[in-house]
Amino acid sequence: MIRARPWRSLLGGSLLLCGCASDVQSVMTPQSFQAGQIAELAWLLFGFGALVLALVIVAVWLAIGGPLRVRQALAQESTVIWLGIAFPAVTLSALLAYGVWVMRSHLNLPHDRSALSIEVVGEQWWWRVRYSGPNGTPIASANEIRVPVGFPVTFKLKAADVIHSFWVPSLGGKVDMIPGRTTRLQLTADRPGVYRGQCAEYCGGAHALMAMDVIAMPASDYAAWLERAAAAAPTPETEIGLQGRSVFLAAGCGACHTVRGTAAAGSVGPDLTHIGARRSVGIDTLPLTRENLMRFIVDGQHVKPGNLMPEFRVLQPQQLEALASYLLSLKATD
Ligand SMILES: [Cu+2]
Repeated sequence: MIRARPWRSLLGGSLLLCGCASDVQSVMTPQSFQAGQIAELAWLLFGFGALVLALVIVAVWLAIGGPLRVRQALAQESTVIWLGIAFPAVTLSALLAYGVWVMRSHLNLPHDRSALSIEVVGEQWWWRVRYSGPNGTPIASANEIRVPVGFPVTFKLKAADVIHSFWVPSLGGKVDMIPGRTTRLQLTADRPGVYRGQCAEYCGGAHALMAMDVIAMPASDYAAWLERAAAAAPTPETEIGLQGRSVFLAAGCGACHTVRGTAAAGSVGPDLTHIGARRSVGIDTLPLTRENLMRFIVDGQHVKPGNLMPEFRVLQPQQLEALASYLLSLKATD
């Protein structure tokens, strides 16, 4: 006979609900000052809620089976006024004020001009990322955001089509990205790591696949990376790479994608200038490998349904191999 274990279901469900599986994406294991404040607020609310629940249970128990004197006291009008109206009004107001104060520090009002600024645009269903490189060089990337550890970063959040929401649970709270407006969020990563983010506002069919990685790196590594990322795409050094570049340009990939240093200057899809240095392909759906690159090029609608990239099934296998070789070579080296 199978015995039900309700406590196991309860524990498992609770862990699922709070996303406690790892430090990569969890509000309960904060990796920044701001996320720490949110976790504190969450524990405070949980503790307060538990206290109130315990008080209510005791009061109900006393009201039903307590001594007559206590039951009479609970039935008095003044008890209802003090415990039923005054107590919730005061405590909930205090908690609201604390919550507003916490979020104010996240939204960074007034705006801290010394913070590093990174623009993130939500699009169906990926993240367009823009940095300001050395000497103001614009650097575009997609679906992964690099930040220096210990430095405040202000994210300028925009939306290109519908409302999205920027949320990296281990680093801070969520902020909506609204078409026609710019919202802001300031975060400071405490330690190096890769933290997963997720669109937190339903934005269409592939919303659940709209994820990103925030890569927090030591400041010196970040500066070196930014310098590399500002460079134009390298010229392929292999024959197959050169063939792949020809395929890339002849197939019209440049109508939607930019590869700085070539004629490809499209802006519909992700900038591919250094795609070979990124961790994922398929608009953050698959790990970056040769096989996954080729799969996304010919079968992208099954990887991320509804994305704007047409499937290039007309390419011959050797053209596809060459194209993948070229794209994998697109990374600046030291
Ligand atoms: Cu979404």
